[in-house]
Amino acid sequence: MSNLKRLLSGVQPTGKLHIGNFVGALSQWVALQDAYESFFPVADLHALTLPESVDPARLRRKTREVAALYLACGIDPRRSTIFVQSHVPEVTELAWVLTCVTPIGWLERMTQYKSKAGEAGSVGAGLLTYPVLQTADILLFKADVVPVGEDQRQHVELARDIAARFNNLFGSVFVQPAALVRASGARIMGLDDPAGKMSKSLGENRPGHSIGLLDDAESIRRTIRTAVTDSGHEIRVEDASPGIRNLLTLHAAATSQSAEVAAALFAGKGYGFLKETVANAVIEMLRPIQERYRELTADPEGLESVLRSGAERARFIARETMAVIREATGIGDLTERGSPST
Ligand code: AQP
Repeated sequence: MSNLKRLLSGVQPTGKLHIGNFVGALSQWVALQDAYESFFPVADLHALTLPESVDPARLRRKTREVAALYLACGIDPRRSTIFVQSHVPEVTELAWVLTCVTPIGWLERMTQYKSKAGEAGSVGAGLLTYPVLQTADILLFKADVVPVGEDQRQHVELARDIAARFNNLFGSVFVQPAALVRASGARIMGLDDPAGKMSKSLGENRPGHSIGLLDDAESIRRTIRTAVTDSGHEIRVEDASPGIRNLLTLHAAATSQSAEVAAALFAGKGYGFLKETVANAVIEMLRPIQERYRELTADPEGLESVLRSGAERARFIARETMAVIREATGIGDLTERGSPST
């Protein structure tokens, strides 16, 4: 048992994992894993929320791919717990309990639900209750902090509200989680449309939208070369358009350079120079990740063993939390406690 505070965050194994996921989430996880007792599920249950797009063989492959990318990006399984969400069935039990304490109106207000439901027309109830499942992940492990990109901040706020409502109804069980959102790079925009965030699903279907963590150097150069900017030619760092700002953010993330250094490097230079410099920086940032990924995929048993022991560690904690939840709510063990109330 560790004295450190707890951290939890995950990725859905859908679409193409992109540089936005890395900058907004995974790179933070790596930086924080020593400061917290950390849990990193691969959120395969979340991948079922749009069932029309589920292909079982592909989901299994993507789940392994995302787990391998966690490791390749620098998550260390000796220090952090990496597991597949569906290997911990207590998550779904807690999700049901939390679904019952969550007012529908709270879920209908979620912007991600509104936009995805709007795009898809008729949707399953899972899309609405998706943030409750996410809350179950967070609360099951009593996570204090949840490092996420800006798009997930609202869901972590909701998790706080659900924790408070449960505690109010059944006694103080849960800690209040807090979102950890980095100051710069928390929202990487689509390279073909800097008005919208870079997205895993769009990345699969729209060439030029995203940079995948496993993209080769040539396709990274092509994507950045065709990135949408504006009709100008010279970079004005202070007054940059969304497309240029996005490229500057990517450069800062890939080189860990400050805004001042970027200003000195790029002010007054042409867009072509910016794009080439960003492409080189991104390729260099991704090179060691891709090399490590190749090594990991050459050893599928090693990955399986990491996921098996991760699930065991995760279930140990999950069982403890669920015992408290069952006691607090009256489900499970039917032995009488004290004098019956009726
Ligand atoms: N563009 C982004 N910039 C910064 N951070 C981002 N994240 C996602 N997009 C960006 C963060 O990555 C983590 C994993 O999120 P996810 O599994 O929900 O992935 P996603 O890319 O948002 O993909 P989805 O949900 O499948 O949606 P679409 O269909 O839009 O691609 C989170 O911490 C997230 O904040």
